[in-house]
Amino acid sequence: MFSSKEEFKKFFMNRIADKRSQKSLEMAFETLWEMTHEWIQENWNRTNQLYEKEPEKQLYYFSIEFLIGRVLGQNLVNLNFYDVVKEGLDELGLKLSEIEELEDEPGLGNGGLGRLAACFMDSLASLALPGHGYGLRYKGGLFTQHFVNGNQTEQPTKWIKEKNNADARQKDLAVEVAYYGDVQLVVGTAGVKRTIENPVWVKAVPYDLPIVGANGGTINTLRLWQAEVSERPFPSTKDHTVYEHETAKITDRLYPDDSLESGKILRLKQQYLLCSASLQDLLRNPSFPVEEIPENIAIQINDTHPALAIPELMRILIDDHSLGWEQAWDITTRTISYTNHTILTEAMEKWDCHLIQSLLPRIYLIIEEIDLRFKESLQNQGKTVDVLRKLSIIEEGVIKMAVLAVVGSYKVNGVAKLHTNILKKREMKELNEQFPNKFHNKTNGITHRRWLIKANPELSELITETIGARWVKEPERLDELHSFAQNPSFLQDFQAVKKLKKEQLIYHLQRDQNIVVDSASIFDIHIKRFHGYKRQLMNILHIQMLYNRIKHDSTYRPYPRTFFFGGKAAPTYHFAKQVIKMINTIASKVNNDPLVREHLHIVFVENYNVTQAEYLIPAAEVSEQISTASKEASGTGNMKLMMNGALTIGTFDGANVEMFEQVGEENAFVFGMRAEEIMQYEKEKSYNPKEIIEGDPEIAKMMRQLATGKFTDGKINADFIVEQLLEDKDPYFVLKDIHSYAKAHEKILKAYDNPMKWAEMSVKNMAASGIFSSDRTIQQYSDDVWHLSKVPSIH
Ligand code: Z15
Repeated sequence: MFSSKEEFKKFFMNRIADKRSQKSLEMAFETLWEMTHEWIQENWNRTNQLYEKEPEKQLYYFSIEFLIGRVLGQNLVNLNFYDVVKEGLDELGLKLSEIEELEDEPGLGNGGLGRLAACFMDSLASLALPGHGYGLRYKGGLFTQHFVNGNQTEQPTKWIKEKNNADARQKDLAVEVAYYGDVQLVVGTAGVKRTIENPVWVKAVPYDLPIVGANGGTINTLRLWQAEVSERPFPSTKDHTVYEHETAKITDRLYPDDSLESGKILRLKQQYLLCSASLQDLLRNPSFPVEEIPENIAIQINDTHPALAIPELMRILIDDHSLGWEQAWDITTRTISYTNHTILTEAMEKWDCHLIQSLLPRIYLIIEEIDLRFKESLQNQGKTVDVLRKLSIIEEGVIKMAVLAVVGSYKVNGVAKLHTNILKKREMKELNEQFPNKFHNKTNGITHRRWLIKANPELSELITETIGARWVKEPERLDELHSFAQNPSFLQDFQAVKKLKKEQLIYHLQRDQNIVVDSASIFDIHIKRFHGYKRQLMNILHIQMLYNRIKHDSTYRPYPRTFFFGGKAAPTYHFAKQVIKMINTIASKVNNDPLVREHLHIVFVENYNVTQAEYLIPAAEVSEQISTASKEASGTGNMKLMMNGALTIGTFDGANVEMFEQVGEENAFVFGMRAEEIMQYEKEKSYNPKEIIEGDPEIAKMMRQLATGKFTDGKINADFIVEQLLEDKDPYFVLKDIHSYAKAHEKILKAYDNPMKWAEMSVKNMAASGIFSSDRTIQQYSDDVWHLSKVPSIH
């Protein structure tokens, strides 16, 4: 290892000379990649040896998604090598940032849930806690998005290149997962046993990725399973060619929808592969008796996608280890805990009993038994029919995975205070009453190592110059910036960094999308998946409103703003795709109108992903967090933007509520109806958007412009607007909130008028953001749920 850039240069040059003499960027990438891997490997081995030598309780985070982003640069940052390597390469005439851009990010997730899992991995290792991930190694990550005539198109993305694999195949650790087959009772010496006869075996092969903690001390493991054809005997009644094809498909691609995939057999196969392979792996040669699993292993299930871990653990304990039901249930329900990420009913997973019964017959019997025993105990407690129905796992031929997950876990958490309260008081009221100590809150967080130190090194350096470096280890110390929030020279430095980050973003957009943006305009950024409740529609309708005002009121000449959009829609989510088309259409109208263009510019960044987020977030001045109150469980982009000094325009939803609480509402632009009001309207079904349209000439005009196609030159089919806002009665309260939203935007313009005041507010946001580091979140999970001890330091 080296400690100076001279040493690094020598190392690097030797390496690159070993390979071939030329120093192309690709070659530099490969060399750097190998070097980092060797440095990592050493500590990875040491960490693993420690885990073996002194077995402490280990956490396993089961997740169907890990949206980790590029790893090369981040690993260098966490190893504290980034600056040395960067300077060394500079002197060799190579740009580290250009080398980093050769890495394709593995898009193994859709959005918030998958990115949260990645932030948690980083925080676990950085806090030197023994926590690892189990997931799936999809050949194709999330699709690549392009716009054709303003419409989203989807191209398959393959992140796995045979060279430069980020992960290592562990073929000796493969396990076999059983699908289909018949459950048979076998009478043996130890009593009756159940086995699965003639299953279709699928081989699950693990690939390991190192998770490098801060300072490179602790290196944990993210283990991803790939499905492969098994060599075991194959049922004679089935076709082997079909089998090979079906097996390859299991980990072929990530499902591109956050919330609408239940019902698809392939998705169920994925979920079971993850649960069965991971549990078999954990219980392969345990250093402890199975009775002591809960003292040695904690399993966190990330939403209900891995909830089959509950019946699968039961199966292993009962069928493979011959435990009785009661004991197996006691062990299971002291090992597994569950995080809920949504209250949207359409996102609550339900599986058809028949589907599970045919694909996973033994698992089905176990779920049925869990349900039966639970119902029996409830009946003994004299519960009403209504409560019984709400608490049933199986109802009308479907399995409600959220109920299974709650019943089979020892702790259940929501992801922000408001969300947890809604879960406890409404969505899961009966379950909460049944298990009063199970429910708790763990407000989400983000890793400041990627979202501040890596994405915004210039701001990080300024912070360190100002308050010293202790915030890096203890991000809550960012609050020391409060004493500089009115210091003119610090504020000027902050402004200079923001300007630089805006210019860097402009450079990328120009290079990649040939878009020219004015760096003096306000950068207003709305980046997240496209979803009705996230209300990108409200943002674009507001822009239409501004357009009309500029056109028809010659005294209205607002300060220039660039509205950035970024995000993908699930390929089958037609409404979301129409909103994308609408934004692109209005963008070309606004951007090509000489008068309006002086004031408004719309930029839709293609293919929004982790890498793009790292460019966009540091450049943001305004952060759009405008979901319909009660719908966004937490949000995490909101925190990333806050940490980089953007001011939030947002509703009282998800973690926004806690952000406003931390920073003070005077340092944000809060608007719109509260969750209580929204839920009241929903209950009474008393909201009628028609009344709004009829009573409001400005909105009526906008609706007319859209419906007649006049505004969009017939380029969009406005039926969806009419359908959503009138026939479906505006389910996300866009028209109800839009004026309040517009007023908040006017306040933004007023505030921006005073640059020093604006900078002060930005700094106060950064200063108040430390609590949203995922280090805090992970420490709370560890204290309240997992009870982990720190890995002894190896330095
Ligand atoms: C997903 O990304 C989220 C919730 C879901 O139910 C699914 Cl299926 C995917 C998001 C929430 O929408 C977001 O509010 C939250 O911040 C994130 O999970 C992480 O908890």
